[in-house]
Amino acid sequence: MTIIITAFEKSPDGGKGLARDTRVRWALEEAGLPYEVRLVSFRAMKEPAHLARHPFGQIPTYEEGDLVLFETGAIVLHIAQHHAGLLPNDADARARAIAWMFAAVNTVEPPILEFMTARLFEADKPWAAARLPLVADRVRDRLKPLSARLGNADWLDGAFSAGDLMMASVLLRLRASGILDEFPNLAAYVARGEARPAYKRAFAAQLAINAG
Ligand code: GTB
Repeated sequence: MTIIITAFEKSPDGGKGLARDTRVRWALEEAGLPYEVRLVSFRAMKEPAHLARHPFGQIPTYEEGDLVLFETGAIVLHIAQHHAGLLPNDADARARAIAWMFAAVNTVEPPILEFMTARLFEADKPWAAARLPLVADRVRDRLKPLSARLGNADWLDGAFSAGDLMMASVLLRLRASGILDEFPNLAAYVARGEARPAYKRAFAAQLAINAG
């Protein structure tokens, strides 16, 4: 059955892999699944056809026959549960990998989003200079224990899993700020993720759309 995802017709990052379709593409590439992409403009994202796929009018979405999904965590989990390569077979290890997926989107990503918003969209506000260090410290409050848990390991819990895919995808958005480099083992962890052939294919595919 053909898998169709949606992505920005023109991503504001120009194809640096920061938009969230990259993590879905990465999961599909890890699972060896071919997919098609429906590109949507910012206007089309808020129109009924896309709102039927995504109640909040966002990208990415995932279609497979009659199944239509939104939310990258749910999409990557769906892919991981139905195809080999992204979740361990052992039931406990599988549950722990899923916990790391939730940790990525529920615990680590929110302060990173706050930080990106403060840095990119609120920089002209009179209170920006006072707020930014507070928000940056909230990111560090999450990275410190994550860095301690990862230690010298390659991945968060044994072999690479969908938990690592989600966590690395969340963390890589911090690189331009310099905060990621304050935690060398996390910077190396993200680099390990980006070095995976599946990530490289996903990155190249989203870049090809935005390079034109
Ligand atoms: N929780 C949802 C998920 O994980 O799927 C969040 C989805 C989401 O925020 N999608 C964004 C979107 O559609 C695109 S990724 N935004 C449009 C809107 O809400 O109207 C966020 C994003 C956008 C742009 C860049 N960039 O260019 O740097 C990076 C990330």
